[in-house]
Amino acid sequence: MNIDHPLTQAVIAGRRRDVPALVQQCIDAGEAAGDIVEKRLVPGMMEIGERFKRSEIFVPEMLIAARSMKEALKVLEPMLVAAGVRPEHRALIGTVEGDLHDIGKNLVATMWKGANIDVIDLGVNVTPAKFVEAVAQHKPDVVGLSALLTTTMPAMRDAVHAIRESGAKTRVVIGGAPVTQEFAREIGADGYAPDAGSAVDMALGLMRGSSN
Ligand code: B1M
Repeated sequence: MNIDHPLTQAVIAGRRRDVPALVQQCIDAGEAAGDIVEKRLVPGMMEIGERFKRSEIFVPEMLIAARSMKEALKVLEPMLVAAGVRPEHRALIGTVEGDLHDIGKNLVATMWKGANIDVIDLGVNVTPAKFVEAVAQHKPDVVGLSALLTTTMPAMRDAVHAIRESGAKTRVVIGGAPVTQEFAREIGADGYAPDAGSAVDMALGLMRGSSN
C-alpha cells in the first residue's frame, strides 16, 4: 500500500482545505476518478485505521481524516456518476443502527449512482423499523446495509430479518469491513460485496434477476 502521494498524505494529516486542489491535480494528470479513490484515498484511510489500532492517533484525528476524505469525494462524485440517463433501478442504502461510519456506504451509494441506479440514502444509525418503512415507501429493487463495527453486525441481522418479515420482495446486499460472505449467508442476505466496485456488480446482478 503506497501512502506517499501528496493527496494520500493530505487525507492522513487531515488537511481538508488542501484536498480539493490535490484531487484536481490527479484529474489533470489523467487519473480516473475510480483510481483516485482506490489508489490515493482508500490507502490514506487504511493507514489511519492502522495508526488508530496502534494507539498512535485517537478518534478526533480519525474524524478529521474522514472529513478530508469527504471533501475529496465531493469533487469526484460528479465524475463517478454517469450523467443524463434515467435510472432503470432503485436502491436504498444505510448504515445500520448504532453505527456512524458512512464513508464506505457513501462510496457504494456514489458507485451505484454511477451505474445509473436511483439511490435513496437513509444515512447512518438506521433502525430496522426505518429500513422497513423506507422499503414500503420507495419499493427499491435492492437494499444495501453497511456496518463497520463488529458490535453493529447484530443490527444488520435484525434489519435483514425485519425486512423479510415485512414481506417485501426486495433483495438485500450487505458490506463493510467486518462483514463476510459467510455472515451474509448466515443472516439470510442475498448478497455480500467486499468493496464499492463489487457492490455495483452484485446489485446489478440481483436487479436483473429481481422480480420486483
Ligand atoms: Co471508526 N472504527 N470508530 N471511526 N473507523 C474503524 C471501523 C476500526 C476498524 C478502527 C480500528 O480499530 N482499526 C474500529 C472497528 C473495530 C471493529 O469493530 N472491528 C473502529 C472503532 C472501534 C470506532 C469507535 C468505536 C471508536 C471509539 O469511539 N472508541 C467509534 C464508533 C462510532 C460509531 O459508529 N458508533 C468510531 C468512530 C469513527 C469516526 C466517527 C471517528 C470515523 C467515522 C467517520 C465517518 O464515517 N463519517 C471513524 C473512521 C474514519 C474509521 C476508520 C479509520 C476508517 C473507516 C473508513 O471510512 N474507511 C476505520 C479503520 C479502517 O477501516 N481501516 C475505523 C474507508 C472506507 C472507504 O472503507 O468503510 O470499509 P469502508 O468501506 C469499504 C468496504 O468496507 C465496502 O466498500 C467500501 C469501499 O470499498 N463497504 C460496502 C462498506 N459498506 C458497504 C456496503 C455494501 C458493500 C460494500 O453493500 C451495501
